[in-house]
Amino acid sequence: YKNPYYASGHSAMVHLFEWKWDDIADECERFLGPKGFGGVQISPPNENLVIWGKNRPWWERYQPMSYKLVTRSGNEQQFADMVRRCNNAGVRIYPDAIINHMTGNDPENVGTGGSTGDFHNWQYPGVPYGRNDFNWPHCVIGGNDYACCADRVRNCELAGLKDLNQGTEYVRDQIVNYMNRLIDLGVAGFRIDAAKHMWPGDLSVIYSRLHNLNTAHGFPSGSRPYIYQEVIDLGGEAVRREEYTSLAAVTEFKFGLELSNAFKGNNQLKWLSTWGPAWGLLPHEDALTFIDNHDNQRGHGAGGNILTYKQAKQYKAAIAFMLAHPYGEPQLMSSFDFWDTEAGPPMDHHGNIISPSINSDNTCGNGWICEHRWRPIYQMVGFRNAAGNTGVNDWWDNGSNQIAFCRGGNAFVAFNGDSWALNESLQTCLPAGTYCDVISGEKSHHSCTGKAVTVGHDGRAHISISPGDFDMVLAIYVGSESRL
Ligand code: ARE
Ligand code: CA
Repeated sequence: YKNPYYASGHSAMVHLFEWKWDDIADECERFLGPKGFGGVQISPPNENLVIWGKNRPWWERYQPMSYKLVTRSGNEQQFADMVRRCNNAGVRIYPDAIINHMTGNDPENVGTGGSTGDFHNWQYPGVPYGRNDFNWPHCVIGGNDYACCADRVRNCELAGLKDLNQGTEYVRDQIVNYMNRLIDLGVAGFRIDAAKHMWPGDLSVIYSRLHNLNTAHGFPSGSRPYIYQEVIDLGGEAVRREEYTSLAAVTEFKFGLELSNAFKGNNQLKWLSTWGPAWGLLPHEDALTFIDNHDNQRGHGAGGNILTYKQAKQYKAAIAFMLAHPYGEPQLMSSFDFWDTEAGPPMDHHGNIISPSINSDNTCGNGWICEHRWRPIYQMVGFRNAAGNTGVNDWWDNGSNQIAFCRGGNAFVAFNGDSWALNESLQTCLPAGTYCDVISGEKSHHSCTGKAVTVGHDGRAHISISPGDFDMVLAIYVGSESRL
């Protein structure tokens, strides 16, 4: 459950938060596949409660009404089409699976697929679920429960969301059947929402009943789905992430906190020479890593002081470090613009999601940020693919916030977080030649639109990043030569 089964030569997953299935299919073909992205995390594909009372907030999708594949992102036909087209483009699909709970006690009760419910009586005819399928007696998780009481965290309601009992065979069957339908349609795995709130023993049974990935979609026979479980563990709680790592991968929330802290200037970059488990992070193969996610970019979930698209220069540097470094399985966030932390995606007055428009410089419009289309970000996916499974070598730092390292003999990256210029002759480990920095520009007809770096026969090159530069990163790799 710890192998994402990316197509060869591809890496890194992007969360296309609230995107429509047709748009994701287009994006796989026109951008993600050609740029070497590994996969897409999609918003929950199953029917959710429609919440007009809050003007269709993004979080209505975390309130399931049934396992019908009908949401604002599209219907079952469109879902199937997206998965097929993305797999053909070499890009895997990972749905967000909401299996801990159903809706809260909202005043509205109609779902995106037309299902209704009677929440005060735990009735969800679209599945169907009834009172016996939920944990009993009824209780709600309180803020203090996280520190003391694992049983309450798992058997009581998260934010008043009706808490399913995954210990019963009937509930397990509904969940397994839902996930297996998605696997048969060609998905490569799942994010398990609120995994902390389910018993590891129950999840283990559920995972063991999942089908192998569909060989008709290009997966090797016998492949198990990639599973990454959302467990927020910053320490000091009754439920620990280690209870889940024997089952499958786990979201590593410390990763984004530490890198945000460092790239905001609150911790010297030189310390990143030991980046990985030495920082208290999970073992490499257990960790799904990211800077921000859809919750903490807007103060939900663990909150904290996370870099987001709103602090673009530092954010791009933190993302570049994540993609340049071999530790972890990186995930990128792709957002819609927001100020109101509850607001849903760009939509018309019927509540239909408005598609992103694509500008000539690759960026998005119509209210979509599309971080994954920012040049320094997508070009670092190319860097990661060129680096392959090499380790970190030839680390250099200036004792402060200027750092550089190589990935084998394939790729070189430098960062300048100091307020003065980086101007050094550094070992790049690359074959002699002229390379285009993929951060400040790109290769265009035999020359570079940004900085060019000339590597000598000893592998050394003059590297310069000044504090006034648009980005605090410089990256070159075998493949970014100006003449190929
Ligand atoms: C909404 C309303 C609530 C209302 C509820 C029911 O906001 O006021 O009571 O509906 O009517 C998302 C939103 C929620 C939203 C929910 C359902 O964030 O605001 O509730 O959708 O619409 C904990 C969990 C963690 C969870 C975070 C948010 O452990 O699993 O809270 N994250 C996932 C998703 C969210 C989603 C859900 C779960 C629910 O990523 O997007 O909620 O499906 C400490 C603990 C953490 C805890 C954190 C916050 O840091 O360590 O474990 O996270 O506090 O409580
Ligand atoms: Ca639960």
